[in-house]
Amino acid sequence: CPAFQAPVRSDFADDFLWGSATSSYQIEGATGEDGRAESIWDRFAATPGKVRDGATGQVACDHYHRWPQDLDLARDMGMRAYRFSIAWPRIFSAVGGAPNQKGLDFYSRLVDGMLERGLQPWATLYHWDLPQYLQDEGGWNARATVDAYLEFADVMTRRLGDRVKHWITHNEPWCTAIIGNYEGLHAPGLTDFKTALQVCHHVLLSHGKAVPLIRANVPDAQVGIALSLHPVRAAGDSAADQAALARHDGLRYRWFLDPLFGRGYPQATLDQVGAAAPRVEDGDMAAIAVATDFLGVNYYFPETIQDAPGSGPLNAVVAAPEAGSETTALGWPVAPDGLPELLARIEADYHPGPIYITENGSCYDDTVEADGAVLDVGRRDYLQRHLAALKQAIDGGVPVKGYFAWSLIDNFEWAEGYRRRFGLVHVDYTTQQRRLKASGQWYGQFLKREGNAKSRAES
Ligand code: GBH
Repeated sequence: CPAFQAPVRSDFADDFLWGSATSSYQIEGATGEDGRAESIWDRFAATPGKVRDGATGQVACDHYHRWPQDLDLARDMGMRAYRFSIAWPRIFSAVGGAPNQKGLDFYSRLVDGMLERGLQPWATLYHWDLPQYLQDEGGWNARATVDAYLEFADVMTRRLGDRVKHWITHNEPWCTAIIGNYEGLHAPGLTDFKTALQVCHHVLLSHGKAVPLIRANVPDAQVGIALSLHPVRAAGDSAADQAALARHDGLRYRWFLDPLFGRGYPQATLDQVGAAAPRVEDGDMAAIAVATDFLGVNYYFPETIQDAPGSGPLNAVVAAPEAGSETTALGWPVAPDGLPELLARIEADYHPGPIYITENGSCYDDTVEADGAVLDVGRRDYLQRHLAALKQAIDGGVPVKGYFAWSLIDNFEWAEGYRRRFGLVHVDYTTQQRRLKASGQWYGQFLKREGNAKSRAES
């Protein structure tokens, strides 16, 4: 087969949107400043044994103070968009309380900073940092949290809607619900399946109810949700593995996309979860099925599913990658082909309209050379191959309109702490120095049609 040729900017439409993504708790730090309240991640990270090395988001990348430099980096790479999230506890700190002016002002300045640099702001309302006072009242398991979220969404869209036209209601409801409330590996660290499914329902409901509210406040808004999705395959040919695959997929994929696209929760999965099924009120499913303007897809890797009796409510587990197969530093498979496979499936199953890749990226153990260079060839290669795969998907007819690399800068990788790096830009957590990595350099050259990109584009 011919040697791999890195993609060039002109492989994609001129109006294709290029950017990168971050999230508030992962980068901001300044957790005690300007009236910010405690979030469930502050509480979780302060609980011994929950986060590797006892890391917390207290300082993180100090983005709260260093954001102009971070936005400069995005601009200098030639990006046209920046996906960030809003820390709800910076805005509200008590039930029935008034919004915190200083928190609102921070995001207002941040958005102005993006616009000054030619970066289209894409705001995510919820990327996992629920105010702790709401968790104390039951968190997303409580239906009242939906109303609290709507108030938060209302306040944010009123304040920023004159400048922010792209809104993502939720980042990865599966992670919020299942990792946080069933696996217990993320905040709030619960391990109850029924709670997790109720959380999931309330998160989806809050999405459905927020969409018309955002549109009312921002008439020209584009609103969507970002799901973390994996193409899936069975570990083996056995009927047991095939059945396990169907069960896993029912909860991991269809449980989200079916209701969002008007089909309700999949009946087979409802049957499997039995008494753990969520309480659903009249009108909920219609609310969740609200039409959106785009679907956000976060893609990292394919999952291989194995029958595993007794392993949990679905008796199915994600198998470890085969020995010798290509993986990143987190042990996640590297499989660019999974991206067009996943996108083709979503398109065939749901015809969701415009799709944006709202996250895609890889974790490698970067080292800083004596001259300050960070030669993250693994990440650069991952990026190039996934962009080439994305082009294939688009050529195959999937209407993908933009791509956000995860992540602009190294950051707090949740339960993995700071050891695991995903950035196009290296962060030295002692000095807070930023260094453009080889991956970021390549992305910048690609976006600016320089170097290889230029010579291929001209030929
Ligand atoms: C994204 O989630 C998040 O949105 C982002 O905040 C995060 O920094 C980024 O990914 C990188 O992790 O380790 O085998 O048990 C991606 C969804 C959910 C995919 C957890 C991997 C764990 C697989 N991820 N899942 S494993």
